[in-house]
Amino acid sequence: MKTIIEPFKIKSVEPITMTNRVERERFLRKANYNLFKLDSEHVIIDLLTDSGTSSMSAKQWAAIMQGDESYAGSPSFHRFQKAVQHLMPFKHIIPTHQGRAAEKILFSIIGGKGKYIPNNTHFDTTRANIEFTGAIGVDLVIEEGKNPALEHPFKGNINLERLKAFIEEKGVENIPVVMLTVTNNSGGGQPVSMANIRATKEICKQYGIPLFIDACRFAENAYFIKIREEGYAHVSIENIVKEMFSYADGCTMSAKKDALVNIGGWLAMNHEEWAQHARNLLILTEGFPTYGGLAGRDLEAMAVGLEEVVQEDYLHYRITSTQYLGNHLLKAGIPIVRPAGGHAIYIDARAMLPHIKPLEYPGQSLAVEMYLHAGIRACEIGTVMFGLQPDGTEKEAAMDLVRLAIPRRVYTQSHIDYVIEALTEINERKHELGGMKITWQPPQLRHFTADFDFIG
Ligand code: P61
Repeated sequence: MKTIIEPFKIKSVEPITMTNRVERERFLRKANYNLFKLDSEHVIIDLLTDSGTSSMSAKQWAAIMQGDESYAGSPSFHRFQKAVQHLMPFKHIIPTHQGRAAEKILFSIIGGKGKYIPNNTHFDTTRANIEFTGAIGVDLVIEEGKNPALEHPFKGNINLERLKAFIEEKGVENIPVVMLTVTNNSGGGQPVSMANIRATKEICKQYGIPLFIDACRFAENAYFIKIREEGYAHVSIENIVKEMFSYADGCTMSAKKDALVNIGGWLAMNHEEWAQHARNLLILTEGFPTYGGLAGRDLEAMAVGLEEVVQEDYLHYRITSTQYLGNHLLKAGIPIVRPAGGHAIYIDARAMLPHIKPLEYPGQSLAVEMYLHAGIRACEIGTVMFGLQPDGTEKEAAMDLVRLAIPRRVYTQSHIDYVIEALTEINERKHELGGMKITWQPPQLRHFTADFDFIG
């Protein structure tokens, strides 16, 4: 059969409130044109993020009832630890309430002034947590990964030559870890190949630097390896995942993505001393090491989510349905980051709206119009998110993208068809869209709370 169907039936539904343009203009003006400040009841299709927005399965809800809420030594922790170690066999598994808590703890231990952390591309919370300690996050993605229109099977790969040169230049003693983000969210949800992970590990080994994986979308990355990398077509997803992590010395994880839950995360590693230190910090801000800021039931849901996310039928549907959206937007003449990412389609707003200068936020302008036109909420990933420099100045980001992130197991094909229709209509009158300005902003992670207005 050519038709790809959602490999699940719907048992419980959540109504969507329909709104009209006049109402949406009012809601958005009240939110100062910041989509993060809208009430979600006023959104028809919410593509702001794939993080924490998954539908849980009947089996996950059933597991929730088995949650043991003991402060220490809960069996739920042991089930969670076993599920993580089955795929990612690290010695120490430290639960956290979400990904950034794992980042905060890790970089509090290994960061600090004078240190550098290379990555393919740091996600904004990772970069913020690194910079908060005085260290510097460095992005070394391959050149192909910076060109939205260029097709390449593994645009998330790190540039191995540049990584080596960077370690030589800054000195091994100043680089506590090398990181790889799979898939590379800020670079378009693009995968990293097994060959690249293996070669990164070789370089790390040569210099004695640990390799950490930002594992948020590890299963989607593994599926791309299976379908795109030679030699993996007949390897199971589980075994691909195990091989990916066999090259790493630790990972940070936001379980809100590929553990199919609404909250959760972990920090994992083999390093004894760091783990000891991490558990002490965990107790300070998150909780005891067998719950880490979560409820026992959350640990149960993660354990089941990890079993479900590596199922091939699920991943086939997941990746193919994201590609479906991407292909239709391309057909409508809308420039997107190519090829389609795993969890999201990224519209190249700078290419779509060349009449809006990067410092007038073409991505924000498009995201605002998507909401006004059809009640669709998306996320700017561009100059608004990355343009503010630590010294308070502003410069244009490498790309101005609008991300349509697809929540896992939530929307059907007709929801996606609605998004395609809306964007096609906006594209036909894109010259009417104007630039935007920021009227207020905080010093860090400004996209969450900044206020905007139209220019003119
Ligand atoms: C997202 F606008 N991602 O993509 P936490 N690493 C990676 C992530 O994608 C990630 C985290 C670490 C989000 C949520 C989000 O400014 C924003 O569990 C590759 O969210 O702490 C999160 O994991 C952090 C969206 C986060 C944002 C920050 O939508």
